[in-house]
Amino acid sequence: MAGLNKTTLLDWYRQMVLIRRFEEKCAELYQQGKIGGFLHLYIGQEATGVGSVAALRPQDHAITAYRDHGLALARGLDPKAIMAEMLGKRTGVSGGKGGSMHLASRELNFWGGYGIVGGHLPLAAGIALKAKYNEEDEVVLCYMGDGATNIGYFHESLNLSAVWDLPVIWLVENNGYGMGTAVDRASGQVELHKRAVGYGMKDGGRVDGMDVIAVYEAISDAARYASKNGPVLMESMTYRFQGHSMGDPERYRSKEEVQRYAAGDPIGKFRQTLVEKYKDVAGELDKIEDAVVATVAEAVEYAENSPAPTYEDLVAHVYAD
Ligand SMILES: Cc1ncc(C[n+]2csc(CCOP(=O)(O)OP(=O)(O)O)c2C)c(N)n1
Ligand SMILES: [Mg+2]
Repeated sequence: MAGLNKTTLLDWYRQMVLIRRFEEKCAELYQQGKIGGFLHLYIGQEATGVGSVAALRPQDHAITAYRDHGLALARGLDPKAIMAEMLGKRTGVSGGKGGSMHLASRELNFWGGYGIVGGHLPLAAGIALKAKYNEEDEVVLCYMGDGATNIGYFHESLNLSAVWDLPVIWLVENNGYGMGTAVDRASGQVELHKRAVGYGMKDGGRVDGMDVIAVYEAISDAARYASKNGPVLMESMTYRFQGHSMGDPERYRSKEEVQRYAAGDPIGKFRQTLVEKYKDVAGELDKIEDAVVATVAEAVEYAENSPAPTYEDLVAHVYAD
């Protein structure tokens, strides 16, 4: 924990609780029909998101798939504008035209939010190529699910990133399943980080994705390596507590399995760590939790009171007559 002070750790706690409360509210709004389309929750994966984003500098880049709310919040996108995007409002981070799966911010180098499994991997390589070509000191952190490691984009992107020594961290968020398919039903090599060998790149190993500090340290090391030497493939072992998306009957796993992982809830675990490290911190943590609830309520109010996109908005950014 060298170099990590109390203010930083409490802020990580705040971010993790914010992701959890924000998404619980999203689930409610989805059930009320206020959020449309698909909704993929990050609940259970908060330590991976917060610990990894904390290892990035402002000039670094993050890009992910559709399970993007937690990473957007951790990267510092405004919860109000994210909630407005969820509700398809004009004030949303993508003007209300993207929704849950397409959160992005150019200012914060958070490049989305993509619905095609693996489709953002070539984009990550492209961003890293830009940095390398321009001799800019920037690292790209590309998140993907375990399921994305068996699609062609994975091969193409990892291979070229190694050929060109691009500054990318390929981070597999291994939550055990791609929709209803367990990793061992889809991958011959179930230790996904080991595929690094096949591409001649550094194997960054596995990290406990339920431990925010461990994730921070592992990604910090990988970022230092990538910025000097080229790509790293690594794996964060995590678990999603909710279904793949809203309405998933979850026939592919048992309740006991979910309960077993829930017992190691990353937020509960981190709270315990903080309480052991700083006596009398419990009151501060409770205050943080109350403040987060207020932030989420404000975000919902802002989103609900925001206007819908207009016809002009709808036809803007369309490259056709
Ligand atoms: C090219 C493509 N094929 C199939 C799908 C349908 N699909 C959506 S999510 C998903 C599973 C991906 O699982 P994983 O990469 O492990 O991510 P997780 O949902 O666990 O975060 C699939 C197959 C898709 N969106 N894109
Ligand atoms: Mg998965």
